[in-house]
Amino acid sequence: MDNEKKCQGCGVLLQDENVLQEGYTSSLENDLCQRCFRMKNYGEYQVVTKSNEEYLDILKEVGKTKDLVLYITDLLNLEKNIEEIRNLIPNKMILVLNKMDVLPKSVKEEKIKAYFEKENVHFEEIIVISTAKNYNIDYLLKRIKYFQTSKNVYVVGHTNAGKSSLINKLIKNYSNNTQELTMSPLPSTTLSTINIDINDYLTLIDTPGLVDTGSILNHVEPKMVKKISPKTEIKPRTYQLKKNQSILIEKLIRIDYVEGEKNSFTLYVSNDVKVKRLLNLFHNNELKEKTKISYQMKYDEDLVINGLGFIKIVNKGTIDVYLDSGVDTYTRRSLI
Ligand SMILES: Nc1nc2c(ncn2[C@@H]2O[C@H](COP(=O)(O)OP(=O)(O)OP(=O)(O)O)[C@@H](O)[C@H]2O)c(=O)[nH]1
Ligand SMILES: [Mg+2]
Repeated sequence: MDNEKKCQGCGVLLQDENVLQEGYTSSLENDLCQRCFRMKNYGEYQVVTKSNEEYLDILKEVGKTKDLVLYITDLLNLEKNIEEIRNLIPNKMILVLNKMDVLPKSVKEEKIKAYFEKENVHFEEIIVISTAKNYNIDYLLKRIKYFQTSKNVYVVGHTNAGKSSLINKLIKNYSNNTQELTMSPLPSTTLSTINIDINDYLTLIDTPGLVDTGSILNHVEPKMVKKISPKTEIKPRTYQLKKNQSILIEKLIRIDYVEGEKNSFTLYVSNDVKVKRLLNLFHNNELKEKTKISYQMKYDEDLVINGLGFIKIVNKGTIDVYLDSGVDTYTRRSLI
């Protein structure tokens, strides 16, 4: 059956013929596909694997327009290379740093912004927000109005950054539209572009998002995804480690401190994530079967574990990190 109707939750083309395929719904009268219906009503998540090629094609189309782009990132899970998306499209772009609410209150917005200003990547403006706490959303809308070049404004970024959540917040705050996009803690919730009219002068266009295959969220069970995704302000956990001591994070990651002076490790990860310290790393071989990566940490750097959060390490020293081979880690100058 030829059908042009899209799911209002994730943008996929609806179809009533194959239960096993994307976009299935029992009746084309419905506004949501079965997957979105189940996510919304029962919190039942169904993982979909998306290829980045499709998303790169979407970005290419965005690049052909002159429209304003909002580039959303998750402050706890900043991509290693903030230039990646910037370099793909020449449009005017606002960098929107989302989920400020999960960082400890002691972290100042100015400091976060200054960190990005130092990166020397051009954005019209850098704005820190929290969709969950409705923080700076009014200001963001003002700036959208200021920079927009047409009615259309695209919302891009990596999966799970909170693109759909932000659009839902804007719908709720500023429009009479009753549409609600599907949001979930799993990557690849939104499957295709969706246009949402906020008012006569503003249409937001949600997009699926770039998949980070190196995110730990793509390597653990949905139950662990929920545990890893912080819902409240993170209480940083600091461990003073001497050489030959280590930290175990759930059954996911082991960090051995193998060389250096007494050092301070502060974990910025969800409060629900279990952390254990080993006083002598030689007495316990847990997780050592995983892949090992060694880092030579410089003074005041973060070890970032993609999808989980980061560890601020104050002094220089050598660490051995054990984790699943597909999960990305990298170091950077300290964010906080
Ligand atoms: N703590 C916190 N969580 C947020 C915030 N904004 C979004 N989230 C959560 O982040 C997760 C992903 O949100 P989505 O809106 O589905 O993200 P998305 O960018 O649309 O993801 P895809 O459609 O998969 O590309 C959900 O669990 C949201 O509840 C925020 O400001 N603070
Ligand atoms: Mg989405």
